[in-house]
Amino acid sequence: MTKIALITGATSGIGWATAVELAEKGYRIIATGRRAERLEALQQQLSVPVYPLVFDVRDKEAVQEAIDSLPEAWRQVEVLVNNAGNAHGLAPIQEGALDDWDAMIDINVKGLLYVTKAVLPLMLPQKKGHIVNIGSIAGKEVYPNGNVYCGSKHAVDALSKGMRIDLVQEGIRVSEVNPGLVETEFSEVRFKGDKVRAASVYQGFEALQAQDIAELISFIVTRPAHVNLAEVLVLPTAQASATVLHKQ
Ligand code: NDP
Ligand code: 8X3
Repeated sequence: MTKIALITGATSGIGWATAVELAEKGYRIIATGRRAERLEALQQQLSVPVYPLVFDVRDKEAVQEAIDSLPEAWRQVEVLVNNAGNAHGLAPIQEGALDDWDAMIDINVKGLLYVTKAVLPLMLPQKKGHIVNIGSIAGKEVYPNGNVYCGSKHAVDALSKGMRIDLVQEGIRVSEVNPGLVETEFSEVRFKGDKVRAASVYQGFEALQAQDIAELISFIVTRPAHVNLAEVLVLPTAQASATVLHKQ
C-alpha cells in the first residue's frame, strides 16, 4: 500500500509544489483547497492517485464532512501537511481591518486546528503519522505592520509545540517548517490582488521558491521513523531576519 499524504492549500504555491514532490516520492495525495478547478488540474498533472477535497478550512462542519467523506481506501492518512494559510493586509494595528484579522486568525489558526482535529482520528489507530505545520519566520519574529499575521503564525508555533507534546505517546511526529520570503501567490493575496505591489516584494533578491519548501517537507517526512525534524527555519540567502533583507 502506498502512503497517503493530505495537503491543505494544494491549489497553489507551497501546497501545490508539495503535492508534486510527495507524488514523486510515491505518495497518494489528498489535495484540498477552495478552488476545485485547480485541484482538478493538479490531479491531471500527477501520475499518482489524487483525491480532491474542496472545502474552506474556516468552516468546521465542512472540514469534518470532507474528512468523513473519504472512502475506506483513502482513510489511512500518514502525513498531514497543514499548509493552507495567508496574510490579509499589512497595516499598523491602529489601521488594521477587522475582516482581515478575522480571516488570518480563522484560516491560519482555527482552520489548522479544525483540519488537525478531523484528521487525527485517522492517524491515531495506526500509532504513527506525521503532521507538518507550515509556520513562518513571522511565527518567530514580529515585523512592522505584521501584527496579526505574526500573531497567527506565533500561534502556529505554539500549537506545533503543544501537538508534539500531546501526541508523543501516540507515535505521531509533529514538525514545523518556518519559511522566510517565498515567491508564491502569498503577496497577491496579502495586497488584495495588487500584482505590481506583490511582485515588488520579491524584486532585487532571489526569493525562495515553493519547490524549495516542498523539497524540505519531503525530506522531513521521509526521515527514518525514529527521527523527527521538529523545527526548520528556512530563509533566502539574502534574508537574515524578518526585517533584514539584502536587496541589490
Ligand atoms: P499561496 O497563496 O500560493 O497558497 C495558499 C494556499 O492556501 C492556497 O492553496 C489556498 O487555496 C489555501 N487557502 C487559503 N485560504 C484558504 C481557506 N480559507 N480554506 C482552504 N484553503 C485556503 O501561498 P503560499 O503557498 O505561500 O502559502 C502557504 C503557506 O505558507 C501559508 O500558511 C503561508 O502563511 C505560509 N508561508 C508563506 C510564505 C511566503 O513568503 N509565501 C512564508 C512563510 C510561510 P484556495 O485559495 O484554493 O482555497
Ligand atoms: C510569510 C513571510 O515575511 O511575509 O510568512 O511574513 S513574511
